[in-house]
Amino acid sequence: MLNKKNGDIEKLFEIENLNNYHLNLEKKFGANDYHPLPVVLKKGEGVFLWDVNEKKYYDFLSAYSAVNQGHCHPKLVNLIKNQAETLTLTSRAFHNNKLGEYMAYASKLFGFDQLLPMNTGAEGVETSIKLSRKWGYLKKKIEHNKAKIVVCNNNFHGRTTTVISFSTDSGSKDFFGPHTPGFIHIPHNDIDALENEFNNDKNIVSFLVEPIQGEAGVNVPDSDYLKKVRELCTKFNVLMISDEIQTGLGRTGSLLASCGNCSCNSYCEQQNSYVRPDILILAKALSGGTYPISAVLCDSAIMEVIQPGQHGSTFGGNPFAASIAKKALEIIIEENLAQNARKLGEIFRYSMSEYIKTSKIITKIRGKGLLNAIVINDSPDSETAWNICLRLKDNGLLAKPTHGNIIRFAPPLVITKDQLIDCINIIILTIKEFEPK
Ligand code: IF1
Repeated sequence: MLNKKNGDIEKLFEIENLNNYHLNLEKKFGANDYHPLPVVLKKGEGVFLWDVNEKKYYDFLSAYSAVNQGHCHPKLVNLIKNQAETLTLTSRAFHNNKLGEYMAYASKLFGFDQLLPMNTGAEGVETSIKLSRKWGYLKKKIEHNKAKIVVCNNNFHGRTTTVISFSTDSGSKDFFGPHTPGFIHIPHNDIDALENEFNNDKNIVSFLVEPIQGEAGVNVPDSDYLKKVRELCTKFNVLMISDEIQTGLGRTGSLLASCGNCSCNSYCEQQNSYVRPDILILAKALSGGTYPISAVLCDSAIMEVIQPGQHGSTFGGNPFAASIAKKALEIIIEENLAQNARKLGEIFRYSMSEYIKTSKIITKIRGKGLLNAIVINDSPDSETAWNICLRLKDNGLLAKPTHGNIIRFAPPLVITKDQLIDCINIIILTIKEFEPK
């Protein structure tokens, strides 16, 4: 056993500084499943993070959009303290006094009859797959075990065995087979391909789609894409499943990305431009980054296919999670985070596109609300984006490359205009260091 008091660990790793101490511990004792930036964080508040050497940073990842409400939001911290002292977990073998109120609040907010609580995003996706398959057999009367689900190329829906079965990324899926069958691939933002599949296969039960593909590099589809998806799904009696795990909860400038014109002070269902999926999956910011909480929402005609003993989770719907999720949603509404994301997102993209006009190193800025990405003018195999992120870190801003030559920028939605302008300056000054002389 390593004994920290006797200095064993310190000796073992010859600490140069606190940062390396933690890096080396993770390297030696942890799986090599991630390639993080070499920064060790110990504190967060709003849009800021601090590392173990007290250096302060702007957070431009927001834990992959889980911390939309900002780090350690005081309302969430207070609630968590109280609820931790009162009741955390009962299991669903019994009722608890927090779950019902949360379910009612969230169902009304998003305009669905009912909610099924889970923990991680991937579990939410798994739940939607099970729901739509069973709906297919019981309601659409598809022959048993023949259900098919249409998904998009370059999708990202999580890491479970079934979810990676329909990934198109070799790193995510290779050597993890045999894979779960029953999935059909089409390109994202290709409505003709979707109609073609619907015409060709009567056993399709659902179409699972990200309104904006996050991991694929923040790919925003045509503005009428989701509306056309909705129409096709209705016409062919196929369930539209929207994975808003990353795009939802204010991130893209509306409460949900499928709500094109949301003021977010009223319920989405009242908005004309809202594309209402049959099944909605939420996670990440549903807890403001404090706890893994996911939810699947749909109407009872679909939800009723699941009966006691057919689905569940030890932690799903616990009173701790239920009270956190309700508060996390209330904060998004009360603090107008979606509107802020919309307004500041426009400033961000405008400023970056002005810079790009004269830039040789960035070719593109794209995104919606405060989910944005820049494309670096170099091959995906190059180190350029990674090196830019290292320099951004030195200059006090944390962001992470995706797909080699893309950098995602997604700050907490509580960021102010002054802070954003400060960040734009940091980003542009840093990128200038990489412009060819
Ligand atoms: C990782 C990206 C973000 C998601 C959508 C489901 C899930 C996710 C649309 C699963 C999760 C993550 C997980 C994280 C990296 C990450 C990610 F880079 F891959 F694309 F967010 F940007 N649907 N996204 O984005 O949710 O089970 O993780 O709670 O390393 O896997 P989860």
